[in-house]
Amino acid sequence: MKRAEISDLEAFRKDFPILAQEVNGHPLIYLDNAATTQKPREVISAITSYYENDNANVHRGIHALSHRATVAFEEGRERIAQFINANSEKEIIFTRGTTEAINLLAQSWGGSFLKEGDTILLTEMEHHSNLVPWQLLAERKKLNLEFLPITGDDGLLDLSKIDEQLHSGVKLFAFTHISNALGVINPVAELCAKAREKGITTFVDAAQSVGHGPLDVQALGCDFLAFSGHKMCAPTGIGVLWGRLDLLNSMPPYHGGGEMILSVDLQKSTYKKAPQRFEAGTPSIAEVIGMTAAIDYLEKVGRERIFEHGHALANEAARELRKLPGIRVFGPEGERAGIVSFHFDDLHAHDIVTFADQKGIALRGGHHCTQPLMKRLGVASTARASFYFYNTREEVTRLVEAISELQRFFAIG
Ligand code: 7TS
Repeated sequence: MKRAEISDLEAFRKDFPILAQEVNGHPLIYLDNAATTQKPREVISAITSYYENDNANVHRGIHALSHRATVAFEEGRERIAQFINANSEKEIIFTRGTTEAINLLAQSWGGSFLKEGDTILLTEMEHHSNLVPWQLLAERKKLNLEFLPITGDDGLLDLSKIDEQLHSGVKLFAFTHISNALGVINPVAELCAKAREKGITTFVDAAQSVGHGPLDVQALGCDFLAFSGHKMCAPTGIGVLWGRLDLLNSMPPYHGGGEMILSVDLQKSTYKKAPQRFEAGTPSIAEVIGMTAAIDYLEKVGRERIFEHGHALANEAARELRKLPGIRVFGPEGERAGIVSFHFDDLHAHDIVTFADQKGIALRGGHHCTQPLMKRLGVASTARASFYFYNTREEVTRLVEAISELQRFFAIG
């Protein structure tokens, strides 16, 4: 496939009203997309239009507005199923985001199917949300947590002992598709195939990948996968747990309440099948409608192009930043997603972010909810630039100029 020119996608910038502003006297350069992406006008208007015309609770009424809201909500589920190539829309469970999806999985699947002495294999690069829920479960059920290491500053998984690490005690292998701190892309299909050969269930944290390129759950061959709407042009408060339907229907409810039941007696209830079984209470209706609009929008931009663009900008930023004296740039040389983390030994990441903010550049500094990874790299924090399709080559140049000025200002290197 022909590589998209970096400039190809600049036309889409005008769809994001928030980007047309100045911060500290400079045009805003928003490079905090791994934390959350901006929302195009199409998404904002879909939400406004829903509240102006159709707002009603779903599933519970037969009046016209409730019917319209329910149709839009359930069409959203179908659209999301297509977007990740799920077998059925019944495999799409709405959650508040990736974090809630992983907690659901840990409590429901893990709570039922894991037993004392079982092992969960994770990696050293996991976001806290793919670590802490498993720690909570491990404490409760006396499970072992084991970790695939990384090789070094390039952040690649060290797969040299993968066959031994996927030993017979391992019941779940849960890992991220793309590292939010380093931009590393893990070989998901290969890892899932290895786990499957040994009968090990797999979970993929796709928070950083679903909105950033093509993704097909069947091709990846995983059992469960989670993502958040707000990292793919949709609103906050909506996310998805996808799982194979047979697995989902074998799991007990996570929350109890309205809409997830077949019948309720004072002492006991029976439950619907997936997905309703896991969706107690009024769901995030406007947010699903916003996510549907976001998917339409991302498909218009083109998912291959979105990946190529982020990859090209991040590679260029990494290449140019590496030329600066005293800098440590993390992540791989080649196949990286649109994320670049860097560090100067004598400077706290917050100083870098504050300096950049003075120039209108939004970076993130800190441990990025990956404290074990930071410890492994021997740093307290990094500064991170994360790109999306509306970022430009000119913005990369301005970022590199700002960091170069900072390096001279603090006389580093
Ligand atoms: N997994 C990964 C890989 C993430 O990057 C994040 C959020 C989450 C899970 C949690 O997603 P949530 O929507 O439930 O919060 N990552 C970041 C980040 O890198 N900076 O802020 C949030």
